[in-house]
Amino acid sequence: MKIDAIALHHVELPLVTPFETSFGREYNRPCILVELHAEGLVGWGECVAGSGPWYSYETIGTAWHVISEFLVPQLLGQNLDSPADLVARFGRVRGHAMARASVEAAFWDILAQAQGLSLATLIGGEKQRVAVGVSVGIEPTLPELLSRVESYLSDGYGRVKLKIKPGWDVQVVRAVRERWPDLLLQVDANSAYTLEHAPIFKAMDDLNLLLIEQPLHHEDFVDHAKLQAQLQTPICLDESIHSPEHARWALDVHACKVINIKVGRVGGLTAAKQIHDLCAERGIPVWCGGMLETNVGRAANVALATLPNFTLPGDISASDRYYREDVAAPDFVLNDDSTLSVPSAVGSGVSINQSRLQAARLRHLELRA
Ligand code: NPG
Repeated sequence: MKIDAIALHHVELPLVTPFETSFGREYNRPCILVELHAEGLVGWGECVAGSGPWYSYETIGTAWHVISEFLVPQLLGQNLDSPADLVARFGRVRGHAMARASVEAAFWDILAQAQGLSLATLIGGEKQRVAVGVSVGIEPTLPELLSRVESYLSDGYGRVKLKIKPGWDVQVVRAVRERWPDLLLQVDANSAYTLEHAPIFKAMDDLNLLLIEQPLHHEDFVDHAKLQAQLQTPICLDESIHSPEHARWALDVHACKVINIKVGRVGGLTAAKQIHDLCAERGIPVWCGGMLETNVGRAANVALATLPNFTLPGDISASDRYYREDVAAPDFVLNDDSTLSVPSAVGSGVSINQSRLQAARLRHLELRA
């Protein structure tokens, strides 16, 4: 397929409710939407880099720079047969996984359309519905957290992830566990602790958690392995895994028993599938993480989660948990069994709403062959 043009759209949408993690509170979420034109078709991908280098070193600014200056020039006017071709063209670029993933996502969307398949079918997915949960941010007080959880449970979410940080951990998690003894519950520290905090995690070991996500340093495997050896609860790595190689290294040193796969963090759907396959071979469950995506990114996440070893519910909540007016449609709606339905339409399954895109857009750039 000959790549004719690529456009970048920097958009920002207000979140339905502010979202607080151990590195701060977000009221609005920016993203870059990548629009790729080839042979009369248009594919879309979402770059999940944030406004600042908090979760990752990548930001909207670095991603815009890397996509426009280094990735797009590798593709314009070129003939690409497969995602492997595209991945090979990006082979010289170190890091910048979120930038690479967004361009690759737009190409997968086009490829699915060209082959008359849904994205889920194209990647080898097997499910019509994917199990999902909801990620609950840090709240000003415990009563406010409990009422937030209650409201998500009444929406129908069957799995809850609580954000934790020093001072907002064991007591909070215990309170939620006591109120809902059978709830599928997990926690996410976003690297807010060190090995010296091991007693905090040991204190959570009897709270029947599905997993403890990224408790320690965002690049660490060694200390996570030491902590995992002291715990029954599985440690799940998120920030530390940037590629299939990282996944193998982490598993080889027993740094975790579960991996969170985010397409952006690992550099694209091809790498995400490779990590999925590696984990399946090693008997390690995976689940799909979320980055407060618009429906463009959510469609790719839902497709990814149809692969068979995605056996834990993903952070892929329904569209109404994030934005009042998404830039793409249709919205994803929560089913009674805490699942989202997998689009059967050709391509990613969502289309851009041009007027909403323009209303939410801060800048854009068109690059042609
Ligand atoms: O439902 O998309 C979602 C949010 C899931 O908690 C979530 N994401 O650390 O995994 C994370 C966190 C996050 C969101 C991190 C935005 C960075 C930015």
